[in-house]
Amino acid sequence: MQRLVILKNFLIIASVLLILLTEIVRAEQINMADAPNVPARISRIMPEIVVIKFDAKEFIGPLGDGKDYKFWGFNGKVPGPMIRVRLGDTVEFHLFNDNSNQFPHNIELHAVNGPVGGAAATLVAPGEKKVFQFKTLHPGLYIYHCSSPVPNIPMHIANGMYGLILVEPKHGLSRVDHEFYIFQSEFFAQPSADKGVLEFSLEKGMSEKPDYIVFNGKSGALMEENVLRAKAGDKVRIYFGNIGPNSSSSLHIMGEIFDQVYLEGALNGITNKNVQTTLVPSGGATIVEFKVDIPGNYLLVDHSISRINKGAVGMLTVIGEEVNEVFRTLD
Ligand SMILES: [Cu+2]
Repeated sequence: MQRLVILKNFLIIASVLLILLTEIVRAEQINMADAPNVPARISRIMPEIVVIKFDAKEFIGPLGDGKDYKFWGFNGKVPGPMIRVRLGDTVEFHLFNDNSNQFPHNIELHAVNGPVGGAAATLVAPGEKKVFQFKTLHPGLYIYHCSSPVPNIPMHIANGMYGLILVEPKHGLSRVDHEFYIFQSEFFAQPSADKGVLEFSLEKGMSEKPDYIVFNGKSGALMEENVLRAKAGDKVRIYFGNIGPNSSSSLHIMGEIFDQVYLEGALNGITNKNVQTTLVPSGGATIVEFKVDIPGNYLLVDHSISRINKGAVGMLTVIGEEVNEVFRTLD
């Protein structure tokens, strides 16, 4: 009889441990996604510990005009993955600095309450790892970026070390048909010693004259085979970040009106309705929602419109039935 009780207790403890382990693994797997994808909405009602692992990586990749650039990024992507957690979650953040890198990196998350948003706690040399944890106290959409001082902060930001972290409110966000992650940034380019590969120009950065202003890390990231897609009648939500590093963005979709804008990315804050263009400061974010009514191609731009020629243009392609009452061409 006593053995049975011990066995029963053992099975209960083992089951609880298995559930906890599964929860931790699940949290690690579903809380990140690469642009333009967004991690799945959070349905759990209790806060938990979420483990996030980032790898700082210096790499070469396409930027625009058929040219490659010496990027620095998180997890080999520019922008880095979008992180999605819930208010009250404790984020255990692991930052690795890849062995092949030359420079120390760190991460400063605007969602953090604490010194420099975690930047000092995570400053890490190549081949090493730093871990810190923070509790999410404010719901909203926040920027994260590297702010390593070696050789200088602007270089780390301008080279691609940034992304978004969403802290969902207690009761989550409403269901929509599509969620997209879009990030605007500037690049200041000059030829490097490697033939045909561009690299950061501090001089251009200091004069705030970017050669490229792009969505999701390169010209054309949201064009041609990479356009965003929806059906007429769908409700779309865009999580939009702008790092600059210097300029603000005038986010606009040609032929759409935002039904709702969560001003400055604040959740449980102020929302505005029926908005044509919303201003997103450097180091800021916004969430916009809109229903697409009419099929067609919709250009997403920074309405400081010369920037289209520098790469700041994407497309949302909507398929479905025409609604003549709302829009039609007359001969
Ligand atoms: Cu860095």
